[in-house]
Amino acid sequence: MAGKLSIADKKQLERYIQAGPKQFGLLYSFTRDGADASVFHRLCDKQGPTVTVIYNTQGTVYGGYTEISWTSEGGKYYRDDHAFLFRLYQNGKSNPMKFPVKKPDNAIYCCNTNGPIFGGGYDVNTFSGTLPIQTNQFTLNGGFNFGSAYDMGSCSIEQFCNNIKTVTDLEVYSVSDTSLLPPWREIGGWEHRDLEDLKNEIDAWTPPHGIKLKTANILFLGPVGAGKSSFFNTISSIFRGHVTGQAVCGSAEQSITSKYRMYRVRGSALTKPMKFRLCDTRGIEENQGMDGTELNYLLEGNVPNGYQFNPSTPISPDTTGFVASPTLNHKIHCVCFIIDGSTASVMSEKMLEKIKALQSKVRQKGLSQVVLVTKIDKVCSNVEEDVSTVFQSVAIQELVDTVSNILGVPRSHVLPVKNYEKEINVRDDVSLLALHSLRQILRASEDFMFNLLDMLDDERGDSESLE
Ligand SMILES: Nc1nc2c(ncn2[C@@H]2O[C@H](COP(=O)(O)OP(=O)(O)OP(=O)(O)O)[C@@H](O)[C@H]2O)c(=O)[nH]1
Ligand SMILES: [Mg+2]
Repeated sequence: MAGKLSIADKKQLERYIQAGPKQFGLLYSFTRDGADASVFHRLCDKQGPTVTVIYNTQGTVYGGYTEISWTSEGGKYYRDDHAFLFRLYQNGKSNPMKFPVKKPDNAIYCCNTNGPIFGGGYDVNTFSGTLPIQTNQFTLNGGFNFGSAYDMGSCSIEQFCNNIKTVTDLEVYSVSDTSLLPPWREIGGWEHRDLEDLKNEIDAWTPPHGIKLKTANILFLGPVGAGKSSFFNTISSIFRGHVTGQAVCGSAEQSITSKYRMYRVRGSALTKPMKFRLCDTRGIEENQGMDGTELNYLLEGNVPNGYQFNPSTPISPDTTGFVASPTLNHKIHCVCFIIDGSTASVMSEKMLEKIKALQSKVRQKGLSQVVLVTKIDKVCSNVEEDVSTVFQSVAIQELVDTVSNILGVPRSHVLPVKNYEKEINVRDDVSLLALHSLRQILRASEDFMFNLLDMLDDERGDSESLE
């Protein structure tokens, strides 16, 4: 069991701890191990730095961090200059705050009959003895004495924890420095020449011979703000040699992209476009946008390039420019779902259902699908600094596993990327990873085309045998 903290929550705590990338291991939880102080001590004593996280029944998540090990004393304060209390969520909404220790001598109190206690007096006293479980919740029997050893600023006890003691869980995680793993995915070198080789390979890519196709058409689908348009810009930037903004990007409640665009990629205005088109769509929203019918029109190639999405009037055969008799050159050959890696693990059920329904449509058509996981720089600070550490990062490995599980796509088809967003100049590490992903996408398109070739061969074989 991995615990309830999401990757983004861990990342937030890592920023509060302020000492480089961290790994979190679940030591103890009420729901797994029982709300019993002696079990807490058995599992958490002498474990070094820990974070205690409390989930109350109002959806508020708060707790404390200490770098001092818990012990089973008869009752003793320990000094910790780096301890802090924190809140991650308030009433179900992300609202992180850090409350640093102001009397470090009283940072934590260890007592064999009690669970975690933070502060003298005590600021947060979780529980003592054993708590019964009642309808999936526990009532803490400790108390709050706010602002005694921790600086709570203007935060009231209501704002910190709703001033209630009913909780659904209490977890304690060990916190340790992450050492980078040996690579969990091999993609070859990260040198400049490797990037040049990849650029040449992609520039020379063509659909397989024997199939009359001018380009591979790759459709981007994903929630609003996931980084669909940014991925096209990233690929275009790599070949143009500087960061470009051909597709409009940004953050808003509703999709920034309002038109369907089948982008071509070329090195300059003078060079020929490459043999694939990256088709950017309006972002998926929980309650509107892309449904099965609209997706079907997109996949079949009925939707004209430049079509203005209009959530209130979905595309139909009456739409201006509707391609009534699309050929294979109009159709989509590979679908690329684009997911924001920094929020993937907290994606709403509704959004997940919507994506799964679209995935199922794509599968029914026999089309290849891959998943691009963006914003990995927000998930792992090692990667933020140096993208070439991506396949050594525990956090990214966990992220790929999570996305593969929730979307039911093999891990080999889940591709982490960092898009250009704040940069002005292109960087080899960012470009290499993006091109590796693009190569995988082109290979997935080829899989679909080879299936088509097989079918064509079978048809030819049948007609020959009839003759
Ligand atoms: N840090 C970081 N930010 C990113 C990354 N990719 C995209 N962004 C940012 O995320 C925001 C949304 O990106 P877009 O490319 O507009 O997302 P989209 O999926 O096209 O969104 P809609 O068109 O609104 O559906 C922008 O502010 C980007 O700069 C990434 O890999 N890392
Ligand atoms: Mg967009």
